[in-house]
Amino acid sequence: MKEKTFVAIKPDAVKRKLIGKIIERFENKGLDIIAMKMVRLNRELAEKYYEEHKGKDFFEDLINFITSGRIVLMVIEGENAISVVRKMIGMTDPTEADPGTIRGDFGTKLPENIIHASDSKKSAEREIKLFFGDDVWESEH
Ligand code: FUP
Repeated sequence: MKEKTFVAIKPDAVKRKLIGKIIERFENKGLDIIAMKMVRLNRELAEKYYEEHKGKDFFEDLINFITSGRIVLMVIEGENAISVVRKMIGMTDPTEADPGTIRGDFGTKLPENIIHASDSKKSAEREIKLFFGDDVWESEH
């Protein structure tokens, strides 16, 4: 089934000039990038994005990290894109992520784990709407 998922390349990866290497993996896999922009999140939007983690002990560090520099936001489309992209990024903690995954190959230590990708259809819809509005749902290519 064709799906859309949301991906964010985080400030650590942007600073380390890994954008090209990361995007290349998704293109090599045959996935389509159907929307993309580079932004620096303000605190308000960052807290909305990570609202499910509000109150957790790592929340402050996470917000400080994600607002520390520019990030690249993308909508990626393809066959089973949500689970395919999750497999490609690897486990949350880069010290546990398998080699061959994006976090396993490039990540150092939490919260600096290089990349985010939606973990379900529900979160993909929420995240795409939060950052790209409704337009993306109408897109054809
Ligand atoms: P994931 O879906 O793999 O991005 O993981 P989560 O939604 O559980 O976590 C979101 C972000 O919170 C992670 F990318 C990094 C940060 N985090 C920590 O810093 N410490 C933790 O123990 C868990 C998550």
